[in-house]
Amino acid sequence: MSLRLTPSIRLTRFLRLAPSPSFKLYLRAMSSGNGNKVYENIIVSRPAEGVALITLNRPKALNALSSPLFKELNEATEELDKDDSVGALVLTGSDRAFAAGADIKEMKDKTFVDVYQNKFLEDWTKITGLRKPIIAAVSGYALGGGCELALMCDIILASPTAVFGQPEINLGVIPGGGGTQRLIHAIGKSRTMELTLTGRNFTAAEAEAWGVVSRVVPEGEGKVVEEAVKMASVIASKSKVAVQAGKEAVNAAYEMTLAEGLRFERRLFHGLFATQDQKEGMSAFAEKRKPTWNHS
Ligand code: CO8
Repeated sequence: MSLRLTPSIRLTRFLRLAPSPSFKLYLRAMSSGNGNKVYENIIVSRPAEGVALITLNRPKALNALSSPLFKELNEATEELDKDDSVGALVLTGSDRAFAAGADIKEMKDKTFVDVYQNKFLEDWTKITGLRKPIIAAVSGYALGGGCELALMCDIILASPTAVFGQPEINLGVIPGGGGTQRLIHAIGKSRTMELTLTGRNFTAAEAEAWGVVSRVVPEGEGKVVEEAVKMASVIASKSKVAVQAGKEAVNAAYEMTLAEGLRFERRLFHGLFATQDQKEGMSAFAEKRKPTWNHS
């Protein structure tokens, strides 16, 4: 397909998305230039039509996930989810680290009463409620909460350098952001148990072979973001209402029996016949032309 790249992604290619200060300054400029809010711990940009890119931006801490970071991530994703000009989101980190886990320094002195009474982590999983698809573009470390954050996304693309893992056992705790539960769906009990109890990391190749990621992209700095933006552009070019229904149907499989899931899928399929996009899509096929979606 022909992809219409905005100046931001063209420059991304040039700079190969290195986490350099100049690139960050450029992304910040693009963010503010496009009317995107400027944040402390994340950068929001629009690399291609219909696509929003969120870059985690705590390079000194390898993008360790903190409460202020999640406050910003939740605010940005909530706004982008409502924004009609956005069809799909990409979440990434730097070449060295998608995210090296929850911020251990923030957590280390917390007590049971702190974490229990203040519902620690409760608002760290909000991206799972997004209507729009979100693709994780993972390079480098995706450990602990970083691995879990990627698993909360709808699709994961990995660079060959990606290193996944749930090392919480080495800190005297266990995964708390869904790692044990979401991994089991992807890789089964035995592997999930091994990773959770030994804390060993796994490679991009293993993640691909086990079905944790949809694919490993070719080598090259910034390549994984480029591929994720291309994929997001394809998704953003479809009917938004059909995309939302597709995401909802796939996610239903996590929580329903097969019979319930099949019924749910069928009802959503039936429901799409009430949309103009179904009429347009099928008419366009019959008339041998490209559909023009109006997302209703
Ligand atoms: N938290 C805070 N700071 C971190 C973290 C982290 N998770 N990871 C790295 N950093 C900091 C280091 O302290 C260091 O800072 P400084 O320069 O001030 O000392 C800086 O980042 C660079 O790190 P290293 O010097 O250690 O870099 P290396 O290349 O030597 O090692 C590693 C990289 C292997 C990634 C190493 O940093 C590491 O092991 N990090 C911790 C990984 C980990 O244990 N992650 C799990 C954390 S617990 C967790 O995630 C609970 C999840 C809760 C649910 C969350 C839901 C979303």
